[in-house]
Amino acid sequence: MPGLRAPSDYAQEPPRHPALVVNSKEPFNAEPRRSDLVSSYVTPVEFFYKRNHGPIPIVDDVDKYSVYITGLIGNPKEVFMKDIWKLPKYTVTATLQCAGNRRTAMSRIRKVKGVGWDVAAIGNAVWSGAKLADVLELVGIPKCSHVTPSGGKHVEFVSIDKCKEENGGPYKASIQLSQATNPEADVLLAYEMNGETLNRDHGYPLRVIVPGVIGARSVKWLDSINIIADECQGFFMQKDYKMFPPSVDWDNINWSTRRPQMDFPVQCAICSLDDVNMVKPGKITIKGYAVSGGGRGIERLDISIDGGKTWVEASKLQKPGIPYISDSESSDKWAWVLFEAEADIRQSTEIIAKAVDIAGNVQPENVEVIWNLRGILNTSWHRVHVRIEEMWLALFMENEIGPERLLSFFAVALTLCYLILFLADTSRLQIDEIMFCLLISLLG
Ligand SMILES: Nc1nc2c(c(=O)[nH]1)N[C@H]1C(S)=C(S)[C@@H](COP(=O)(O)O)O[C@H]1N2
Ligand SMILES: [Mo]
Repeated sequence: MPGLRAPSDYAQEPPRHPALVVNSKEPFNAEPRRSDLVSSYVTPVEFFYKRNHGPIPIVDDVDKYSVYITGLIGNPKEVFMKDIWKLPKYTVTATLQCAGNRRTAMSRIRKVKGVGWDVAAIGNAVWSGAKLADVLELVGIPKCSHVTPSGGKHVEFVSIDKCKEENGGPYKASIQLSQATNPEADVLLAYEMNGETLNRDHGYPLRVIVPGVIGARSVKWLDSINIIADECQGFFMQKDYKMFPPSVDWDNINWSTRRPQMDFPVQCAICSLDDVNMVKPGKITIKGYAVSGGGRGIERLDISIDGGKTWVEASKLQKPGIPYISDSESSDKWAWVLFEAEADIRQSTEIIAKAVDIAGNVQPENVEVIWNLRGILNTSWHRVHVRIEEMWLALFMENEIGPERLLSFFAVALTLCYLILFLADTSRLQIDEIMFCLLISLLG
């Protein structure tokens, strides 16, 4: 393709924000820090997670760039950016989530294969572009089609990036024709993200956005679209991004027994706290995101500050000043909600968040029951620990007293104890006994 080309090395990667947590450098895979993720409802482009399987493609001349639409249709067609720009422009706020989000936590149970992600392989952006349903009409496929006259039932998106998993071939994926041609499904060929021209990392000049579906199907740097009879046979559809039961491992896996994952399940994560936190007794703010796939809104967000014994509801918000109603026209059905709750923490405890979507789907309590060898869709209750700083420990921490000083403090305290007991005229044997007990309890 004259307009778009794929380098075979990483010499020409775009610049990235230094605050991103890099999970792999080549290909570049990075996520924002938890606290950065929930500081705004719309995720800024520079903080939006980046998930790649090869070097980032380069556009030499956007006027020469085109998407070739072919397959089981009457007339194949080359569609240029000017053709895409001419179509009605739609703007959809949609959350994109990598199926591998929260994989690191799943790996702690039993090792899984894949890039390690914390809870931020997810982002919420305002995407603008043409509806795929309108683009497909350009090649004569009517809206809400299930099959083309020549038997096309799936729409395959092919990129140009060079992926190891595809033996140097491009990334590809497909969705059903019925979803692609349904205007209500809001599938976009997007050229803007948050009101700006899409950047290289996120698919410039044109990418697919399939709202409510795992990120893997939103193909970046679109090169061609094929109307096909069966789903795409590419690696990422057939040998990856499938959900297996915990009993399946690398020695007994049969990939063909499972369908490619499409919608993502209900998910949430606390982002204002790390896995383990030292806090002073008192009020803390619990903030995070919740989202479900398939356009299902969030009905409820439950918070527990006693390890799951009792629960309270958090408040949910999409836009300031507008109440969030899970199934209302005024809510963004493809987008996450941010939640917030205040809690009074008096002792060390586990804080848990779990979401319920409008279909009544709830997150599973434990990661064990959904463990799978590829480590996808970890949607288990999100748990974080808070430890109350002991008063004397807090004193030491605030004065920045190191471990050597701490040891000498104990030595002085022990000597003082000896001295007091000695002056109190306790017998030698008793002193030794008391000190022994003291030491044991200290070490214990
Ligand atoms: N061409 C291409 N498209 C791709 C990928 C890729 O590696 N190459 N990664 C997919 C995956 S797994 C995810 S989660 C999303 C990530 O999109 P982002 O980098 O814009 O966040 O893009 C998807 N589309
Ligand atoms: Mo992904």
